[in-house]
Amino acid sequence: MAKKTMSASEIRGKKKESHGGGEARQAAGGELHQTARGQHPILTTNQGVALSDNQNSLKANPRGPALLEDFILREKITHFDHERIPERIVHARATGVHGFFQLSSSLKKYTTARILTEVGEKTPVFTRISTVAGGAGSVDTPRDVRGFAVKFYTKEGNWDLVGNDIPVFFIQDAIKFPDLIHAVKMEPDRGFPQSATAHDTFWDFISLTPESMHMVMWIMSDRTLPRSLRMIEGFGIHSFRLINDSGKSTFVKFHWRPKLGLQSTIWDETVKISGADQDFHRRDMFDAIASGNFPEWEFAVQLFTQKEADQFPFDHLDATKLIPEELVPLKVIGRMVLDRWPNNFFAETEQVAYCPSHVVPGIDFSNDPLLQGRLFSYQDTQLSRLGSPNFHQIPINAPKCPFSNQQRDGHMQMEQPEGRVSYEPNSLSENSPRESPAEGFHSTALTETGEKGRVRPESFADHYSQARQFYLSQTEYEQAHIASALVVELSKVDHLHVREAMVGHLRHIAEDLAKRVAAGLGLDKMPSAPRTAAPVQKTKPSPALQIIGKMKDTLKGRAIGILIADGSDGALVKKIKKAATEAGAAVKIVAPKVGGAKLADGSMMSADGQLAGTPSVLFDAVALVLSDEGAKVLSLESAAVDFVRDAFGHLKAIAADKGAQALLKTANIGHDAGVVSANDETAFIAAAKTRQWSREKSVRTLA
Ligand code: HDE
Repeated sequence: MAKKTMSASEIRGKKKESHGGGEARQAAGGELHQTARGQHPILTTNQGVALSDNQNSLKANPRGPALLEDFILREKITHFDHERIPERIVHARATGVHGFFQLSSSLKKYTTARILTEVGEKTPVFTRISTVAGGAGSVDTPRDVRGFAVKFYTKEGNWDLVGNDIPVFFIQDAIKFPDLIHAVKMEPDRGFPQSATAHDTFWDFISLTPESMHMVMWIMSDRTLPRSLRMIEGFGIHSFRLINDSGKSTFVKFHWRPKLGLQSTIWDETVKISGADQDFHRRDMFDAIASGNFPEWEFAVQLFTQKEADQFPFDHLDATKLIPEELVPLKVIGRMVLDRWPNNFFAETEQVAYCPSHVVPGIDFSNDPLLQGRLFSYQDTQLSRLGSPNFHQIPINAPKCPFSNQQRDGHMQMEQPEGRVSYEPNSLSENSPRESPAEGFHSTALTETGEKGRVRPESFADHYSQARQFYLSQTEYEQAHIASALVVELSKVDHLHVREAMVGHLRHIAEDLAKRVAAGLGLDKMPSAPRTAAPVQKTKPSPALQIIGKMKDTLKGRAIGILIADGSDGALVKKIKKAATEAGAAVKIVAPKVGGAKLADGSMMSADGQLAGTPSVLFDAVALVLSDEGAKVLSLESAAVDFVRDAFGHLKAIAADKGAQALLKTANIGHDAGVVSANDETAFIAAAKTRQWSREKSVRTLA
């Protein structure tokens, strides 16, 4: 490419020589296609040859056949034909952002890793948050787990913490991963659904995999419907080890906690967001970064010894289990701020290659059999996705500390090592890299005993206790959402025996849940529960597992929409906008025309969104400021009626002035604590900070 082969000044120099510059070129249609105004470099081929014409291919005569000798056309088309690389098998759809990690509390007692011991140091990171099941072009908002992968470019090499926004996983052993993913992905004969768990093959597999029941509770909760990627938690899931300078190891679980608090949407809202804005999450992140509202997460650890682990009522090496915060509290040790959007989506977000096997000295793996499988899988998948063992040389993947070894050659080798020596030990070179017992990576010294075999340990046999704990820890609203989500999902399963099998499993989690789902599915007989491999234990509820309990009483990071039309009261709009902005919200004016509306005082107010393309699902609360006449016109506009009805149905605060009452009436909106006067902005801001949960029973039937 031009910028690789020539500097800008070289290109400009070349331009003078070959073209003299300044003249406008005219294409066959007589249209001016390009002018040489400004400092544009000359367009060249990948070999640096300047192009005289980028509008027309070479033809035998003006209306004649194209010529094979047109190397310019062939190079351009060939490159284009190869633009796509294989997308990730899972986690293809994602948003990636640069930022930094900063340590606030040293773990020196536990580890030698400098990133976890050097307080105040800022380490660059690249974080990629993804959906799992859909392809790269799928919507941002299916019901799905979110991947939460962070690459720390530490002084001692890259550390990749490749986690999810849910602290447990579906399966215990890596050998089941291809089956799980084949079951969730689009069905092979029909090629759908794209990015959804609501289909037969997924639930068939799940119903035959009791170990997945804990994860099922999480994915059926609103955790899989995040309001924003800035409002999700992140988890490393597996236990890892930290190793200190005397070689002692301590187990660790990693957690990310969003500064904005945890927040989700609700199902009907998500369904509509998917239609209104397929890029809802990516756009939200882009806008937040562009406006300087940098998302931030606390980084926390749970530390525990082998002796403590031996007392847990579960096996921490089983990735279907979490360690309740009440058992091992979280210790906040730092923060991550995302503050820079990538320059190029493909070069960075697409080409970034995370591998859980990328750790630094002082961090080590546990024997979790899922993690052990992942240590192989990711390196392997990068070879087929990026096509070369040199993928670490791509700028987004390259460590920011020096790295050097005797590996060589391979596809797309970008380095040009000098000298004769590419092996170790050697006596010919004075400066070739050598191992360093003092600074190098050491694995934990462990004694492994026992019989070799394809076995699951007894300690992995309890599949229901933590699923039950999760369900019982939720508020009544969240429990209703879990039950209703199961009804929606299983309603899309054609095979009755699969629906029944799932309800059978739910009986071990909570009989009440099983009954609600059975009723929602219209099952006339309660299916029998399967045999359990271990008794279901009594567990204490853990409020930390809720979403509602973790939502913050703030408008920071949220969005308010103000609907106006001709005749609206401009002073009132400004007053609401000021109060919402001061409370931290992003405010958008929505009007029937994007050019804006003519206000009561005759002035124009421009709009940020046109009504039909800016439904209320894009906001956390709405205000309606309308004249009598404006409300009358909008009452005949289904987009306006839906704007109000959806805001109400999605449990959002609505502020309405006197004129807007007519629109509320048309939308059949009753009055409750969340429907306030637009003149009382204090009441509106307070109501906008939360969802009106008590309204829910009046707007939908939940299971
Ligand atoms: Fe992954 N996973 N995974 N996974 N995973 C991939 O690697 C795999 C698992 C996760 O933003 C792939 O580069 C196996 C658990 C994230 O680029 C692949 C197993 C967790 C991402 C792969 C698991 C994850 C991936 C596809 C079972 C949460 C996206 C492309 C042993 C802790 C990273 C790629 C990004 C991506 C394999 C299970 C999280 C195929 C074999 C558990 C966030 O290598």
